[in-house]
Amino acid sequence: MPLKFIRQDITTLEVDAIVNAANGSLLGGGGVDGAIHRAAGPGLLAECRTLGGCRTGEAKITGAYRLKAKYIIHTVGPVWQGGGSGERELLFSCYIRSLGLARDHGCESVAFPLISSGAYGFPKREALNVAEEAISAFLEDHDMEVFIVIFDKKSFAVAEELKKSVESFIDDKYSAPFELAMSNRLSVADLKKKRRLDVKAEADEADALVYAASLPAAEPGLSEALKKLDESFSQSLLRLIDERGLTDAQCYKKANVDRKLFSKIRSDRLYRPSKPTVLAFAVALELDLEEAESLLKKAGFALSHSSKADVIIEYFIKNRIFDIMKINETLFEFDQPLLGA
Ligand code: AR6
Repeated sequence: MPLKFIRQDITTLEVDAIVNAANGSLLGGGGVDGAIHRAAGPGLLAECRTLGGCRTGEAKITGAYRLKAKYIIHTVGPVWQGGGSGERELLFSCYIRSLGLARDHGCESVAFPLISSGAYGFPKREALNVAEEAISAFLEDHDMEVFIVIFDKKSFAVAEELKKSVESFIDDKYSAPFELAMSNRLSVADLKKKRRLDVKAEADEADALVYAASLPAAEPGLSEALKKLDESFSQSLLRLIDERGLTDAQCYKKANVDRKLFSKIRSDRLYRPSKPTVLAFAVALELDLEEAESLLKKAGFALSHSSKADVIIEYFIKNRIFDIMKINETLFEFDQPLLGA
């Protein structure tokens, strides 16, 4: 199952478990720890008193009291001391131990704050890299929905160089609706109307295919034409996976797509995926721009220079950077919808 980034207060999430960036006493503190204790209420502190503390890199589990989650997993991240004292390994262990506890308690969804990236001083970018590496390693062998909660956007800035490069690509390619309206002498309202019609036309086209597939044989010309239909999105995807020598699981994991969604696509030849799902597979299959456009077309979509998300994805495809985490980090930074499920 996929890893998702969200920007929210972790105490408000409805997931099976939220993770707390605690200290060794487990008796509360500032930052996310303080917020969790305040929101969960005094029952949490009472249970924490019975646990006998927790060592750095390890984790313990409690009930969640007034929160919507079922459990709180308390883990103690390392204090950053310059990076030469095993901080990365300890932080990696925080994630793996917490996920192990979650799995042992039957949790299907878990949300993490960026452990150690606040009071404990871990450089935020490093903290995020360790979080992604550890969670991805765990998800290789387990099915779970894992969220990384980004509380303040500053903690998430993608590498400056990459950001600048994406920004200049956007400047070059992106035609914002207003500029587009001016250049076509259309009002923004006209443009919105046109967009709605375009979307409707795409939907109508796909509906026509489904409808035609159910027509009785009384229309011989049409049924002949229908026999020559192009392969569907689902068929193209399965063919591309085979051609790339990937297993299904390798492909949907690399696409950050959920196993259940993949099974639906596999079993329904006419499945109509969302655009972010198609793009996630295009990235996982390392398609070039032309191949990606052709896969999108199978599902009734196209890459558009009036969509910032599309321009960002085009940047990554053109530069052959097929790391879905990196792409999603960048989409998140630019407030765009993420790829995958
Ligand atoms: N939801 C999600 N993330 C949050 C929230 C929230 N409500 N509040 C803060 N963050 P920190 P640490 C983010 O300092 O570095 C405590 O006193 C925050 O932006 O909470 O592991 C403990 O008792 C930051 O990115 O934890 C320990 O003594 C991240 O959570 C010590 O701090 C972690 O920041 C642990 O320090």
